[in-house]
Order: sequence, then structure tokens, then C-alpha cells
Amino acid sequence: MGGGAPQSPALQRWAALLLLLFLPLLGVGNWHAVEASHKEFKEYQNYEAEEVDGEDVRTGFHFQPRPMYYNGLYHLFYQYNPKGAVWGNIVWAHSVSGDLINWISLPPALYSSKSFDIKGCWSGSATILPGNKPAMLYTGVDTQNRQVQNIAFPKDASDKYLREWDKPDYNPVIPPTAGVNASAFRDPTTGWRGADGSWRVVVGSKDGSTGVVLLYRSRDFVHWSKAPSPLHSAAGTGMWECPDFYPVALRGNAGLDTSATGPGLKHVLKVSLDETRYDYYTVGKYSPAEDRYVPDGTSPDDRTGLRYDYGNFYASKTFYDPAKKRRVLWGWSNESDSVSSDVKKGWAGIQVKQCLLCTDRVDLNSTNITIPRAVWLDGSGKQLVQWPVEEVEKLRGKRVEAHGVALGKGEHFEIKGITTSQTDVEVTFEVSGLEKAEEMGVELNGQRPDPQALCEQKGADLGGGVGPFGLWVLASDDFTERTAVFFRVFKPSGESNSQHSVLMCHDASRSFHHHGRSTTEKGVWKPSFAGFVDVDIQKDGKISLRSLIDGSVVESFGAGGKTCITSRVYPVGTDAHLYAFNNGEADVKISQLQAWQMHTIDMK
Ligand SMILES: *[C@@H]1O[C@H](CO)[C@@H](O)[C@H](O)[C@H]1NC(C)=O
Ligand SMILES: *[C@@H]1O[C@H](CO)[C@@H](O)[C@H](O)[C@H]1NC(C)=O
Ligand SMILES: *[C@@H]1O[C@H](CO)[C@@H](O)[C@H](O)[C@H]1NC(C)=O
Ligand SMILES: CC(=O)N[C@H]1CO[C@H](CO)[C@@H](O)[C@@H]1O
Repeated sequence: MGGGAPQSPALQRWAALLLLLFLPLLGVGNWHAVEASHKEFKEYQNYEAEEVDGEDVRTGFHFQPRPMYYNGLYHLFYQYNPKGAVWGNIVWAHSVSGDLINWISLPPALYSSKSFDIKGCWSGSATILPGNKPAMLYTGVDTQNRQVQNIAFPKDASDKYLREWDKPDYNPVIPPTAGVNASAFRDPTTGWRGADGSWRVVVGSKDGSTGVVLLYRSRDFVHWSKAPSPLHSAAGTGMWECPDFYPVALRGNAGLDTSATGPGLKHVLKVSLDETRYDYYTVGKYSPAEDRYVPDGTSPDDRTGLRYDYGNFYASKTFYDPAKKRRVLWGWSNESDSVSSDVKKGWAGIQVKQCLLCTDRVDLNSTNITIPRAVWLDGSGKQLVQWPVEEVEKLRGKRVEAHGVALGKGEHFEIKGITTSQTDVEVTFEVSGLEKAEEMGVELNGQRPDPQALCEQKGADLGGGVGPFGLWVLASDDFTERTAVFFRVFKPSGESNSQHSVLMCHDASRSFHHHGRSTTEKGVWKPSFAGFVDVDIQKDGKISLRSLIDGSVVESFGAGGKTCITSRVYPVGTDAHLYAFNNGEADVKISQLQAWQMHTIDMK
């Protein structure tokens, strides 16, 4: 890549994550060329970076998408470090879009400049206050290395892009008071307003090994006081990062404003567990009177709990989109290859067109933010459902389809006629012969086995009773390399559980990797990812799968979005193939399959 890439091996890992974002601000030149051509960014460029301890560095480098909708535009703020691999220069980059597809990059909204954020501008959230006034709460790292919560407002509310943000001198608005660990106090949520007129936000923290979301209240969004009890906590879960707390409707897939209350809803609390690097949630009840959240107990409230995505997905955040009355989720998917890969122009994630106020045209073709998903509560009331926002369908081009294709044991079927390295594929499999379903074959002790371990153990190649069946994506024509996206059905595990267990898996053990390097080579992270799918396959007789494939990203949605898995793989060329396969004893039938070649965004 360009001269802006840090060369030292120690820096390469972070560079891989950050390099692309470096470009819009710097043009494509090197660091020194910048000061002349981008005077407006001088302040944060000149700030001298400082190293802090490892744990904090890790946190600061997340590429956390923070979305907001305001006056007809979607805003996406995301953190990155324009100086590459040194600590201390995390800024909030800012892009806007009218359609969630085409984005315009703007100058950074926030960057370290004052005593209350001089050592970092970390994650936070936007809230629209009465009078249509956006406010941003974010974590700053102050001169004493304390994590504090600050507020920022747009300098000029009449600027439709909200380009410049003002950080009042009275910051921080929420300091770590006695009893709060100042090294574990971050990521304020979007505010919600109670019937009493007061605003609430929670901030992620920990108390020993107990994960906790500390609750704060305010009448004016500026003066905050800590509530005596946290909104929620769970022992043994470690630091809670990037909390997200919002209502979901009991029926239908419409989203709700963050402040909505009433009988027809439940609440969702999502936390990013620092110790596992995945995003977990529970569904439960929020009682405004006590300001407490109590999970329903229909899923574990720990690291075996429900996840938004069972793959490579972290530090996500939702926002309410009043224009389309939906709640939209954005995640971040890191590299799984330790070597910086060649960047291909893709269609997924953010596609930034140009940088307003930047002198050079931007080539930010693809970041690693996942495709935005609408989220709502499943009819069971026990879990969420996610589905790519409908705008993604605008990128669908040439279509191919298939119906009624039977797949016996060991058979596969190629989906031809489109370029399958950039594809949106939806398929429904009819399943029969459930009496052939295998035993799970693991000691259960009344508990569910770890789905990822089960997937690793069984893989896509080991024949089963019902399944494995699904898709091979990004496959070479000789099958030596491929990523399997599939289901495997297990016998009901006992009297208490009369339903078959359906496992959904991404098996990347035979995936393409950087420059064709074998996945058995050292340094390539190639996990199998898996989750169970809460469906009654005996009753339904079929199960659907949608995969969005974009070069190095595969995002899959099982059973209409009940279980989601995102993987990063690194195909060698554009001649990748797409197949449906069945390695189970029982026949499966593709009742319907549609696949679209996806348009690439026009960068003009
Ligand atoms: C506070 O958090 C830091 C960072 O995780 C940790 O190293 C430290 O042990 C915590 N302090 C206390 C008193 O728990
Ligand atoms: C990506 O995330 C996973 C899980 O959080 C981690 O194990 C892996 O090391 C990360 N990859 C890189 C390149 O940082
Ligand atoms: C972005 O896409 C354009 C147009 O396809 C291409 O010329 C350019 O090299 C790409 N940039 C990067 C960083 O991949
Ligand atoms: C912003 C970011 O992390 N970009 C990375 C996304 O993934 C490609 C490879 O697919 C990397 O090269 C980028 O650096």
C-alpha cells in the first residue's frame, strides 16, 4: 500500500486494521506530506502519542461504529488512530449517508485536545435532545489516565453535516467518583428519558470480576448524578464494554425509540465482554420505578449466553431510525489474518465516496464494519432476530435461481452464472428423514454443549445423519479451499427437550487465506464459528439460510436471522465458486435458491 503504512513488524498487526482509515485523512501520501495539505487537522496530528499499558491499548483500538440519524442523514462515527500503531491518537472519524449505502467522509468529529480527553477520545453514543439537538457523550482519558465521560455538541446545528463539534470546558460531566474504577469506566450509552423527565445513561465498568453497567441520571443532560444501584451486573463476566440498552416491541419488527416504555415491550441489554471479545445480550424487563433491569432468565446471563453474532463481531451498537421506524445494528469484524491483506474493492460495509474538506479523493473502499442489520424481538420473546437492512437489496444485480434440487448424501450443486465472490444468496432447504439425526455424542449433564466446540469437532466434512448440509462459499474449482456455511441436526436430547437441536456453523478450516497461504500455516486464525438455531425443524420441515459474501467477509443469517455468523476469509482470486452441498445420510432438497451478483459502489 501507500507510503503511509507503518513498516515495523510490531506495528503491522494494528496497521492492518487501521490503514484504510488512515487514507481519507492523509490522502495517499505519507505523514509528512499531510501537514501542508490538511491544515484543518493539525491539532490532532501534532499531539504526541504516548504508550499506555496493554489492556488499555487493546480497548482503544476497536473500530467501534457509533451511528445516529439526524435531519434526514445517517451519521456514522467510528474510532480509529490516524497515527497507526501508537496509542493516544484515537479520533472519532465521521461519515454521513442518505441511504446507508453511499457514504461521504467528513473530518474527524472528535479528537484529543483538552485535559479531559488528552490521552484519548474513546467510544460513546449520540442522543437527540428535545428541540432536535444532538449531544454526544464519550469517554475521554484525562491527564491522570482516568477514564471520564465527556459531552460534545455540534458547533453549528444548521450545518446539515454537523461537521464541527464543541467540547465545553466544564467537562468531564461524569467523572469516576469514589468506588468507581477509573481504569474500567467507559462507553456511555444513548440516553433514555423517564416519565419523571430525567435522562438516564449507563456506563460500562467492572467491580472485581463482576461486570456492571453503572446508572447515571440528569435533568439537563449536563449535570449527572450516580444512582445508588447499577442498572444491572453479573458476577464472573469481567469488564463490560460498549453496553447498549433499548426497548423492543413484543410484536412485529418495527423498532422503538430508546425512551419508549409501556406494556407492549421488553428491553435488551447488550454488553461486549472484554474477556471473550464477543457481544452478548439478554432479553428482560426494565422497571423505570426502580431503574433496574432484570433479565427474563430465558437465556444465560454470562459468556454462554445469546450472541448477536457467533462469529467475528464485536463492539456493536444500535440506533433507532425514525425515518424507517426500525432499530439498526452495526458491528465490527476484525481481521482473522495476521498478515495485512490486499484490499479489494467490495460492496459490503461502508463505501465512502469522497471526503468533504479533504483535498484528495478518498479511497476508503471497504472498512471492516459489517452490513447494517435491522433487529427486532422474535415471536418467542426469547431472542432477537436480525436481517440486513433492505437498502442492501439495491445493490443486487444479475440474479440466478434454482428450485427443487435434491441433494443425496455426498452430493453438491454449483450455483453458476454470476460472480460469486460478491454475492447475496438466499436458500431454503427442505429436510426429511429426521429419524436419521445423530446423537450429539457429548456428555451433556443437563447443559447445552458449546456450539463452537461441537462445530470444531464435527466440521463440514464428517458425514452425519441429517446434515451437514448448506453452502460452500468462496470455493476453488478443485474444492481444496472453501468455507462451509451449514446446518447439522441432532436428536432431541432428553425428555425435557423434545425438539431436535439445530447447529449452524461456519467452518473456515479449509478457507482461502492471504495469497493462497494454507490455513494450516502459522499465524492464520481460522476458527470454526457456531451457534444453535432455535427452530422446530420437525414441525417446519425446512430451514433457510442467507449469506452475504464480499471478498473477505461472509455474513450468514440462519432461519430468517435467528442465528448469525460473520467470518473473515481471504480468497485468492475472483473466480470463486458457490455450491450447495449435503454430507448427511438424509436427503435434503433445495426448495428455493436465489443468488444475486452484487453491484460495487460507484466511487465517482
Ligand atoms: C481497575 O481496573 C483495572 C483495569 O482493568 C485493573 O487492572 C485494576 O485491577 C482494577 N482495580 C480494582 C481496584 O479493581
Ligand atoms: C480478531 O479477534 C479475535 C477474537 O476476538 C482474536 O482472537 C484475534 O486475534 C483477532 N485478530 C487480530 C488480527 O487481532
Ligand atoms: C478503491 O477502488 C478504486 C476503484 O475501483 C480503485 O481504483 C482503488 O485502488 C481502490 N482503493 C483501495 C484502497 O483499494
Ligand atoms: C479499517 C480496517 O480495519 N480495514 C481493514 C479491513 O480489512 C482489510 C482486508 O480485508 C484490511 O486490509 C483493512 O486494513
